[in-house]
Amino acid sequence: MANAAFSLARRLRAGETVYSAWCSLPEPLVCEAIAREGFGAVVIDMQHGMWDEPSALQAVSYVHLAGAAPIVRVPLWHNSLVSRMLDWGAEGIIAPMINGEAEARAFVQAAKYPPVGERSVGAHRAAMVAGVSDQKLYIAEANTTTLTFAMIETQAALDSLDRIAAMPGIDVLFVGPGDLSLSLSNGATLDPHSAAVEGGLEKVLAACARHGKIPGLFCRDAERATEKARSGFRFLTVGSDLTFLRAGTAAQLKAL
Ligand code: 3PY
Ligand code: MG
Repeated sequence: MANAAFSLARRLRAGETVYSAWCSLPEPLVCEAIAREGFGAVVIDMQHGMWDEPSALQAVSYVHLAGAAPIVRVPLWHNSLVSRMLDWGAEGIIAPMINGEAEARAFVQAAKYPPVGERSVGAHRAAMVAGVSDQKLYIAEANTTTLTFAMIETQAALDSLDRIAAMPGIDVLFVGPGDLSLSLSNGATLDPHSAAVEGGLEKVLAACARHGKIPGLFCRDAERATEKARSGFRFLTVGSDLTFLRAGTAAQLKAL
C-alpha cells in the first residue's frame, strides 16, 4: 500500500477496534501529547471545539508526528472543509447530522474521488504525510485509505439508517449520543445513556452488520467505551482533552 503512513482505515477495515482521543482546545501540542500517550487516533473537533483552519492544519501534522491518525470533525454541513482537511492530511472526516440520503450523498461527493464521489484533486500536503512522492499515488488509494464517518444523531437518521449505511463511500456510522437523546425525547432530555439511545445503538449495530460498515460511538469515558466495544462498536472516542484536564485538575485540588 503506497499510503503506508495512513493507519486508521487499514486497522478498522481489518476488523480491529480503535480507541480515539477527542480534542476541542485549539492547541496542536495538546493533541500531540495525548496521541503520544498511545491513542491510535485523535479527533480534532471543528464543530463544537475551538479550532480554526490554521490551528487544525498544525494539529493534523502534530498527530501524524506522534504516530497517530488525525480525524477532523467538520462544522455542520460544511462540505467545503471536507476535502480541504483531507488535502491537509486528515485520515478521516466526521460529518455531523447526516440525517438522510441527501446529506450522506453530499458528504461522499466531497470526500471521495471519482467514481465514488467528486473530490477535487490537490492533495499535495496529504501526499507528503502519506509518504508518497506524487499525489497520483495518494489519490490512487485515498478512497480506501481515508474514512468517512457519518454522524447518526437524530430520529430522522435512524429512520434513514439503511439508505445511509448502504451508500457507497460511507465507511463508518458514528453515533452522537447527546444529540440523539435530545432528538429521540423531542428536546426533553439530554442523556447520552438513555434507554431510547440504547435502542438506537442496537439499530446502528444491526445496520452496520447488514451493510458491511464500521460502527462508531462517542463515549464519555473508558468505562463506557470498553463496554460498548464489547457490544460490537469498533471506533470509540474516549472523553476529551477538556474533560481530562478538568478531571485531573479537580482531583489534585481535592487532594490538596
Ligand atoms: C453528540 O453526542 O451529539 C456528539 O456530537 C458527540 O460530540
Ligand atoms: Mg452531536
